[in-house]
Amino acid sequence: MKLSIGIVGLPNVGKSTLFKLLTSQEITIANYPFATIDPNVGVVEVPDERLKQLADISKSKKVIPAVVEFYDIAGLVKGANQGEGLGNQFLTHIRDTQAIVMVLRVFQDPNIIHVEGGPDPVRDMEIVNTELALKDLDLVDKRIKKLEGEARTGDKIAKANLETLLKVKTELEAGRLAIQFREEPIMKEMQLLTAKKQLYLLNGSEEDVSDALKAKIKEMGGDYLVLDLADPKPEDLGLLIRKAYEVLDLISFLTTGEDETRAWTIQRGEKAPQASGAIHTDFEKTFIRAEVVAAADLLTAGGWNQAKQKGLLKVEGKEYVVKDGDVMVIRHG
Ligand SMILES: Nc1nc2c(ncn2[C@@H]2O[C@H](COP(=O)(O)OP(=O)(O)OP(=O)(O)O)[C@@H](O)[C@H]2O)c(=O)[nH]1
Ligand SMILES: [Mg+2]
Repeated sequence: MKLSIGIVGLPNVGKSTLFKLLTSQEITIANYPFATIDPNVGVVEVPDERLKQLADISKSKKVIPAVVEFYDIAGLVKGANQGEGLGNQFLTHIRDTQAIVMVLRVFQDPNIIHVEGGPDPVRDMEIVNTELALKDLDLVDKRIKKLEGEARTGDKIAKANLETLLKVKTELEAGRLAIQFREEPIMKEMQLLTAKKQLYLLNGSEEDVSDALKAKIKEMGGDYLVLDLADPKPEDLGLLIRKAYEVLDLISFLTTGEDETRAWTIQRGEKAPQASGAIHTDFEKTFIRAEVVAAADLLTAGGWNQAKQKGLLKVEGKEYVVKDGDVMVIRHG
């Protein structure tokens, strides 16, 4: 599974600054709104110290980290749904992503233009979430019309989907998000922006983050991270990606051998066969068993055979729930 994340926010708040920090790509960053028009897309390696260490003991030829794909798009303004600013068509570029990072400006710097006159992150997040909701409402309304027709012919699935979407519509119209419906079948298909998990990146310093803002983020069901993008620390990239994993409930398991040492991203709670599907879709069906050792144990033991002698290696079956940092050898038919 490749994790992909869309970066949203008002214009001129630091979205491209964040993207550049993550990907080191040379892109336009400028002190005027709508510096970004076409989306920037970049892939970032998920930092994981264990990979290098495992590669050393396995004498691997290659190290392949997990990756996260980021989409840096244009800024949204109030009324984007009516065509204000650059409109909202560009939001289709992040339909396929699994999560949203919303950059909110908390830094004060009067030299940096703010499209609403000055920083007010609570107001800004409402503007952006409203525009996301209005974009979704377009899709939801169209789908409701279609489903109403199908439901009249007695189609049970259409009826159930219609019920879900009517609830979603009510939520969106009330200024709330659709995250609570994200597991519904129709929602997976529609990929609503407001059904994606949200991580708020508060651009600035901790003392500029008000309790009201924290409360608002909590109310919307999101999580947050404070980073000063103008003065980033080396560990910030890792922090952001780790937080994204946490918000999305993702973990990595590892494989290691002479060919390669590699990280694989899976959903927390996946059992060994499902997890093996990350390596090759067939493995989910043909899975027999897995030999499993925690990366830390394998590293302390100093090698696969040593780990086996110490009894640190376990043979696990189809019901085994994979843990973060498990090193696995998968046996399949
Ligand atoms: N003082 C200060 N300036 C910042 C910070 N982050 C970004 N900036 C500046 O704000 C301006 C806008 O940054 P961008 O990253 O281009 O903003 P954007 O959100 O991509 O803007 P659009 O593409 O126009 O939507 C640039 O001049 C940045 O250098 C920050 O944390 N502090
Ligand atoms: Mg930009």
